Amino acid sequence: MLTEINFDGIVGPSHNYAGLSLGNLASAKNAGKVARPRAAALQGLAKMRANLERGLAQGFFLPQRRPDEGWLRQLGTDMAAASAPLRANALSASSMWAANAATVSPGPDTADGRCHLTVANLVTMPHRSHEWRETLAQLQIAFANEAHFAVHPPVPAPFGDEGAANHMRLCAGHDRPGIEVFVYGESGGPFPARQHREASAAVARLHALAPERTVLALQSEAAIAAGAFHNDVVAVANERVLFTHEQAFADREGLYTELRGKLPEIEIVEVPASAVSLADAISSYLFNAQLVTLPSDEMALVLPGEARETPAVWQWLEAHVAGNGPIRHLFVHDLRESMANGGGPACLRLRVVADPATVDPRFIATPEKLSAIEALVARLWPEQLAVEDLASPALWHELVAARAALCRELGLEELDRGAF
Ligand code: SUG
Repeated sequence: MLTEINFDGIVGPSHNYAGLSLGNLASAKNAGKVARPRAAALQGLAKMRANLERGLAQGFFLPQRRPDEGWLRQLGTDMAAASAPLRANALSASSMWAANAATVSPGPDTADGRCHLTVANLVTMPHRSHEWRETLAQLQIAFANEAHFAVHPPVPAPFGDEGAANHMRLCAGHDRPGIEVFVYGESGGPFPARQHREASAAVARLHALAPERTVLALQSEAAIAAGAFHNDVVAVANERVLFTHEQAFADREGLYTELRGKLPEIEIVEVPASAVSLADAISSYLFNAQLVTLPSDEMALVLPGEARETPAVWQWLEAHVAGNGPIRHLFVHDLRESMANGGGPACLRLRVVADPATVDPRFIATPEKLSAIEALVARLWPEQLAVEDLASPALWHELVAARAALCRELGLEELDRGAF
């Protein structure tokens, strides 16, 4: 049976605050702070476990091999000789944000009835631009069943593609044909627009989506300038519900009208700027919550603690739940370590609508497997990581060994062979 499976990125042992993401205010603000990779990974695993206990299907992707020496070799250098910025780029744990791994079009939306996944090229940010090789390798293993899945390599540079973070699907139910909304940026004040229209259009073509059920929408410049480097920082969709900030899109009325025409049962829950400012929405990650349908058929938001700590945001949420809105439950999680680099609950997961039985079981979470991963993380992930530590050869070896141990634990040694 087709269900939504959330694949969370397991946070890698090299999680650190090098401040690499221009336009991501949290990353800039926390640059130079001491990170806690072990706590970061355990926070993510606790969220996965809780979602599993809520009756949701849960999968995961492995952290990538860091440092990425293959990438440095392509640049004619290695960890010993590289400059500090290049070294930090080679060490980033940013593949944890699985919403940027790929764009996913489930079978009911595509011409051949298979679920299509296009790996994101992430070309705008150097530290993310080398993720795609291993992401492709993991997706080719997890979704190797060609009767059900088609995995595409990234669209070529220079067309920036940041994956599902700029893609929303609206539908009457996950297993029904959906409207796929591709959100791109053109300008963002002082910040780069990371998702290019040409890349979005290419993904829609590659996935053979019906043009009448495909929408291209321009992100508002104000949102990018305020720190919404991905659209999932200001809007999220689930089944018939679009939950969005008033200032997310350049032409909100035009978009809403188009969506209402394509999916009459759509429910648009818009938070006005007068209730929650863009600044509060972005620092609290109100919209980077996971909007999920529980087995009871009610919708819930899986939120970061920062949402509860932001008075305007929490007030709006409490009023919505007390009223007659479609969101019936609020679940709050401590994801402080990921949040400090600009990654909330929704950034950490890639949604795939598929029959879990068609996915390689090594990527599917069970309570026992999560316990085994937690034990390994508690043993092998550094407790603390400062930016100065990134220069330590002993650390590089420790990081490679820790990740190799996880590959072995999960029976995915093939991911540890060769450089990606
Ligand atoms: O690409 N942060 C990520 C956060 C990604 C969040 N994802 C979604 N919104 N879906 C980014 O900016 C920080 C890395 C650093 O500074 O070390 C970073 O890459």
